[in-house]
Amino acid sequence: MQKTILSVLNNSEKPKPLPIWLMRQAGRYLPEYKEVRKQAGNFLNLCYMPELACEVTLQPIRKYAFDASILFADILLIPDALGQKVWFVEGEGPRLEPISSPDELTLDNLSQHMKPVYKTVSLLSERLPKETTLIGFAGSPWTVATYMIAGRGTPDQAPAHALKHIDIDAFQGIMDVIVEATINYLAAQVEHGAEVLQLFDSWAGSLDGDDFDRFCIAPNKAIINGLRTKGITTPIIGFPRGAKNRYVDFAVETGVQALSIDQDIALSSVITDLPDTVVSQGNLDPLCLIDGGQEMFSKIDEIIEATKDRRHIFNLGHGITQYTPPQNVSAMVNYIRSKG
Ligand code: 1CP
Repeated sequence: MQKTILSVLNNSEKPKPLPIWLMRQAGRYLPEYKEVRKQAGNFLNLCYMPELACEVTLQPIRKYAFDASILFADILLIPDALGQKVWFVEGEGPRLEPISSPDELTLDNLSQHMKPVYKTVSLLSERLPKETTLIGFAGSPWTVATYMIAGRGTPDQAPAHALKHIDIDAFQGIMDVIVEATINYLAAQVEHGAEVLQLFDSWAGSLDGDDFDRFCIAPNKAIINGLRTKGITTPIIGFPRGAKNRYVDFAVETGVQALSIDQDIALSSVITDLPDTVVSQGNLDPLCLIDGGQEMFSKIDEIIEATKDRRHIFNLGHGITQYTPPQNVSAMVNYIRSKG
């Protein structure tokens, strides 16, 4: 059997039915995930325990036979590897000791620190079904920097915007360190078996005008160029969430092979101008999986119809929520596959 996600990214043919995976497909909506996380003690431990991280990555593949598997890890492992203190507060989210200068970071321990993650990638590459594509990932520099500077998730990324205004050299220095770390991190994921890479720029939507060019497009492009310079030809999916009318610019200027699109924009308004060399992905509102039923099926139909003449990977516009009943995910997958 062929790997449909890898082949849709590498070939010009459109597979039927649409290949499927979901952002955050491993996680708290699955009771079996919560069991393993309990064993690990906490979330960060789980990311650094290869056998357990491999197990939670495989859980949604066994349950739903998704066409791709995404490495279980987190975008905040990079700050942890760079020497910043990172921890997760149960029921609240990530916390970091805030930084305001690149002098507080070091690239020296990156490869040693990430060894357990690379081991998880190797285990997955041995254990995944032959038809399942293995996706590696990292956060994009702006998104990672927003957490590093604020010390937590923020609704408006104000602390990172402030540092950009107060001390652009320090801000740019932090971005440059993240770019370099991310190139090495993703190159090592590929070396250990990742077949596709996704860059998550979850907070791209708070960058406007020139800032979008400088702090979203440019660093994502620098990472992609850095990987290509190393001879890595792995397909790359970009996700500049909230990019609004800049989605197509992002895809064309960074050179991604696929563009993941959030649910706050009409799919047609992006794909009309998206070159057909770029695969589209996503756009289903994660909230419609909570109630499921006819409304969810209608939204799925809209996506299938809008993308009937182009290569598209079925996915959500953002991560699946912890309140999603697992049976609605089965219903979604069965429905899409019945349309083949
Ligand atoms: O068990 C738990 O309570 C932890 C919940 C959890 C999980 C399952 C976190 C904490 N991270 C993850 C895994 C994760 N994170 C994956 C791998 C697995 C998969 O997709 O199946 C990936 C790709 C991520 C990426 C990630 N982490 C992003 C980018 C995507 C997005 O959701 O926008 C971001 C912003 C993070 C930071 C983060 N980690 C965890 C949380 C709750 C957050 C968000 C914090 C916030 O709201 O600002």
